[in-house]
Amino acid sequence: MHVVATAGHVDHGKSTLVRVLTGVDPDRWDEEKRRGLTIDLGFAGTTLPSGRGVSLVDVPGHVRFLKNMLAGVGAVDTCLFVVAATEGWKPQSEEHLRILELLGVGQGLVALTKVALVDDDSRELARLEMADHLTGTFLAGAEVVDVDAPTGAGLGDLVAALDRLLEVTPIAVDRGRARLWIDRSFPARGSGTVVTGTLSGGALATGDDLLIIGPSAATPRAVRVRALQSLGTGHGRIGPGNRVAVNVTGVGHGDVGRGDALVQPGRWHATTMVDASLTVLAALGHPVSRRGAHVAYVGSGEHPVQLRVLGPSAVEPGTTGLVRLHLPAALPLLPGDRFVLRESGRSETVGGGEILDVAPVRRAVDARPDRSVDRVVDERGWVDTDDLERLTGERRPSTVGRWVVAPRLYAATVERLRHALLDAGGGGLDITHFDDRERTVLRSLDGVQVSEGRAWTAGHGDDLAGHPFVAALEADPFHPPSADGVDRAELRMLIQRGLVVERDGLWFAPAAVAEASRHVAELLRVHPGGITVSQVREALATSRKWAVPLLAHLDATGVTRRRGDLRIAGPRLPSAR
Ligand SMILES: Nc1nc2c(ncn2[C@@H]2O[C@H](COP(=O)(O)OP(=O)(O)OP(=O)(O)O)[C@@H](O)[C@H]2O)c(=O)[nH]1
Ligand SMILES: [Mg+2]
Repeated sequence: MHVVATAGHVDHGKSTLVRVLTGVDPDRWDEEKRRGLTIDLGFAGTTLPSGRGVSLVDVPGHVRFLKNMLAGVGAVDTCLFVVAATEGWKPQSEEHLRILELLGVGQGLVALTKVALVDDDSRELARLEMADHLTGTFLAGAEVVDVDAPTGAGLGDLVAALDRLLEVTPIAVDRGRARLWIDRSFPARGSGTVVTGTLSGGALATGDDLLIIGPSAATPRAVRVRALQSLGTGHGRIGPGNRVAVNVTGVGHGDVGRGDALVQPGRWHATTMVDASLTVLAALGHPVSRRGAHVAYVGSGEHPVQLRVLGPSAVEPGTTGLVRLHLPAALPLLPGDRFVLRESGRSETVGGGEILDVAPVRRAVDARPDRSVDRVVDERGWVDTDDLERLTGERRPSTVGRWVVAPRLYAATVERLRHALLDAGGGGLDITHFDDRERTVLRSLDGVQVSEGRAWTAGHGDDLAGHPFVAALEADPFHPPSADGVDRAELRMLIQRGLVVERDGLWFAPAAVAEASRHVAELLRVHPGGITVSQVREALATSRKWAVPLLAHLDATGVTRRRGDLRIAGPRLPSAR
């Protein structure tokens, strides 16, 4: 299935072609029919002689409705470009062509319409003039078909040419990351809301839990797919590259609209700031700077943006520069998404470009965005693999744990930790204040063991962990034996390594301390004003001999704090079980 958008100047015959190709009048509104003018997008589909399905998005040609045209072509990559032989190349022929180019539309078919109304010389002139304008654009090599709708001339050729075009047009890629830019929303006949759009990036299925993100609301809204249709037929699942009507529950039809996106949760980064390339149209009479009321067209939406040129202060006509755009509402965007920039004051198309970074970390003066994933990793140092996929659309194997790490930073971290291990010697390295990343690196290092808040290089007394004294302490945690008979040097190592806790001449297993902390936390939950030694003694089923030093240890490590005869919560009190 393919989606093809029409394009071309007002009154040149776009809707007429859609009607004769599909049998459906894309002009849906009374006002459109009365005025013989397309105001908003129209949709129709058909099956070509080859059996190939095609959806057509019919856009208005009148300059006043350009924003509707932009909403229709944002997710489409093939066009039916229409020029009337009677009028030849006109301003919106040019503007639509530029817009399609800026949006990265890659292929199309050209229809020269109303040919029965002109003589052969005029027709030839219109053809030559058009070829001139298409030179150097993506339509330079496109087939041009002469048609006349009322007489039916050339329509068979047009259908055949469309079939040939779609045969070589790549099918939309399924990246498992569906996004539907919404162009309409209306109440569903049963209940819920219907939203329509051109689906890209992945498939949708009934029962899917999705999010609606966009300017209609400050935060994403969760919805569920109740039913799916394409070209009026219900489906359980619809792949990318289709026009889709999605019946969703969870949002009222008035609370969602054009410019919002329907996406799979967890797969998209919603952003209000992007770095992008900006190609300024050669025909623009002035450079583009931050001055001016700029409007960016992204997906199916129109968004007033704050623009800042990165590097020099302006981008000259006919050149490409880098910009940072601030959007008024978060959108689910990815590098590679295209946009068109217009100036609302002068009502002119300024240019457009490609989004390069959806979450810039560098300040505007330092930012040098490009599409490289390595740059994103370098600028962040550490990136969670899922985050990296949301930021770039690409999944990279992790460097360590769940992170992709900038190579130089990773090497430096490994070296720093190796040195620290060496310096710590046989006693091991105290890692209680290390963060998650450092611990993960330590665990990944060859010959390094990590346990009980310490890390050490294997061979440096790692046999201590199985020491009989440790086992004896663990066997009866709240009546632990004394260290009589334990080799003093070994005992010192055990304490250094954190395998034994020493307090006031008594010894405990670290597990006993942890267990005591949990009991104390539970007691303090019931008695927030404070607890006594006897309460703790009873809770641990021990005697004062061990309860007192254990509490002293908890005081010293910040689990509890002493207030007179009572213990109250300290900053490191664990949560009660
Ligand atoms: N003789 C002749 N008339 C045509 C042809 N195509 C369209 N027309 C007429 O031209 C007028 C405009 O046609 P539309 O199809 O509405 O033009 P459009 O490009 O959709 O116009 P907008 O959507 O407003 O930009 C209508 O009156 C059509 O009947 C054609 O091939 N030959
Ligand atoms: Mg029309």
